[in-house]
Amino acid sequence: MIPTHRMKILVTGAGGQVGLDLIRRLRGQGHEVHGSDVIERPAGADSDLPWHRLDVTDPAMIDALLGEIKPEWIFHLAALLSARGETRPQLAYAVNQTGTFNILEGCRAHGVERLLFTSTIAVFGPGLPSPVPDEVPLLPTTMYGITKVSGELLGAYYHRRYGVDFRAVRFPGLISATLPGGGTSDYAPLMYIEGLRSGSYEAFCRPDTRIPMMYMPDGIRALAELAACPREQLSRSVYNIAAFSPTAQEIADSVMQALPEVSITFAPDPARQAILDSWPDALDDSLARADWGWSPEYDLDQMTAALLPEVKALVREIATAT
Ligand code: AKB
Repeated sequence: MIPTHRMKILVTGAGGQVGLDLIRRLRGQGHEVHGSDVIERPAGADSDLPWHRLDVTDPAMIDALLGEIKPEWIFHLAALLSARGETRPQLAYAVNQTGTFNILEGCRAHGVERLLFTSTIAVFGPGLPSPVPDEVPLLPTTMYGITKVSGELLGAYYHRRYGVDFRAVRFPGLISATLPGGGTSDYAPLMYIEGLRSGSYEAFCRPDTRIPMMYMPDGIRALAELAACPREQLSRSVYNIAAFSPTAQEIADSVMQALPEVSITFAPDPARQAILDSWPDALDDSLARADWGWSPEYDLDQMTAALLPEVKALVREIATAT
């Protein structure tokens, strides 16, 4: 599955929750990787990683960067997530919708061979069967979800019309030892991070909230494996991927069982709870399993065991920096 040749890869939105972990994996596979983001190089980035300032809403900036580095593949991660997107819907439209269009146009104009796109469970709206299959009416309630549906459709168009090899995974809520930014699924990583940092965390959802979740290393591996899969094995461009679907209470219990001194309570925020209630509680990922061999490695308790030492290191870093 892993290509034996070295690809030149650009990652957009590389300063976000997924970027640096993905870059580490791609570099570990021997690829030449360039990080880009609207923000400056983050502290955690390898010092020898080429880093470019890129605002994906600016087509001229994309054109100049693609002309300069000539990537063969792009992993397009740049996006405002669901909760932040609801506080700034116009900005979410510009970054997620126009930004994705600009990147696809850049791929067309510069002959970029392959575009990997991070879609999400937020493309789904309420009232769907559980587990929800890949192919259902997509009627999301958030600007984030709407722009991600549009990204999926635009990608399929650029594949048909211009031959851009567009591929996407629909990510569940991702959990890692990275401070999350602007997602509605953030209550899950914050149970670990805030629990360890301050000994308690008040989650902004009901304890019975259940959405699909995934430990970051599984999510990163899914993206890298889909990228490396021969196109003829793929029956579609966009795939559901799933790992586990715990209630918020079950995540809290997993944290509190490992760390009995931590207390997790619940105070639902109506706006964020409404978003969570509009998302499916489980995904059917059988096509990803059949087409490219997708299979998650971590369930909730395995994730908790692997994650706690990483979160402890993050908390030490935060304490030293402040
Ligand atoms: C969010 O909460 O907005 C994201 C997502 C589920 O795509 N983590």
